Amino acid sequence: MTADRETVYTDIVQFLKDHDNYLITAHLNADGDAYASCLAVAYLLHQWNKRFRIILHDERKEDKYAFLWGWEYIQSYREGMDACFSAAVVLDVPSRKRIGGPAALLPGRKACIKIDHHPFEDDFAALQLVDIHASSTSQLVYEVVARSGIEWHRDIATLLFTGIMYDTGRFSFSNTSARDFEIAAHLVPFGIKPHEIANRIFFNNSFDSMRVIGYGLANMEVYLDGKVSIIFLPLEIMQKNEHAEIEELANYSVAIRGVEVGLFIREVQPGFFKVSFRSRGRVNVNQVAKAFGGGGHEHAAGCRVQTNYPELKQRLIEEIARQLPDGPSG
Ligand SMILES: [Mn+2]
Repeated sequence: MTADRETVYTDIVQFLKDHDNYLITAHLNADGDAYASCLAVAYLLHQWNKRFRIILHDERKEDKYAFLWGWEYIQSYREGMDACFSAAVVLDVPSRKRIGGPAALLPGRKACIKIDHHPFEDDFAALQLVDIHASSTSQLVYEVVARSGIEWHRDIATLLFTGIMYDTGRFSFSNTSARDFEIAAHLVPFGIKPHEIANRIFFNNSFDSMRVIGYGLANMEVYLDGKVSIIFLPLEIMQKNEHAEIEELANYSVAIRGVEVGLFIREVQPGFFKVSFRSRGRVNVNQVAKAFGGGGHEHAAGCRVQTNYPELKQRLIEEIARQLPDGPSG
């Protein structure tokens, strides 16, 4: 641990003590790490009797996270909403663009901090804790909480554990490090039951959701000699199953022997597509997603595109073919 890093942790703790009336926000399509890291920062501020609001771009609909402390604090952004902040904590997102609507609520750069593990993009925050080797933003927030002086409690332990468990794919993705196991070993004795958290966030699907997942798998296609798989949910299926929790399809898309890149595409509105990318490791899908105005990590990324499906599919396959290294997959 470098002295520089320690200074950043200390500065962040100080920032959270120095201001009041904080905005807490994260990336579009919030996931387990985004929710958990936002709520963990909110927990800290709550301990210190600070005022805060958590405002995310999308509607809060994933009630499988409702067991987390502070879930009811999460609000979705509305244009023209009456919100003014003197400071902001921006989590799990590298650019203003990927914050979505709440980016309009950010105070000036000096009053913003960023805690993130995506490759650096925008300089919108004066104080930054960015580490692309961290498994999750929750891991970085753990380091801050550990230096905050607050007492450990099951609620905050559950938040941080959940975020790390989510972003490491239950401690199995290539981003998982010894630090994650050290942190888990510290957190679990505060009353966490890892299998219960896993059951809540990974094995907690509705019957309808599982049927949609089944549809996606049954209609999967492969291209480029089996190196690219595509799972597509057309508008009709999406509209019939508005509340289905189907994010796991992204991980299934790359869980196939020989597949280097998995795509999970859904048409969310006529002509509007959400694409999730997963890579086995030889293709940097952050770069692929960027070619379509999105972004993320080397192994997992996403974008939103306005087009029609045949054209989107063709452009995606072409872009991946360009970035696919030749030679046998290993
Ligand atoms: Mn994350």
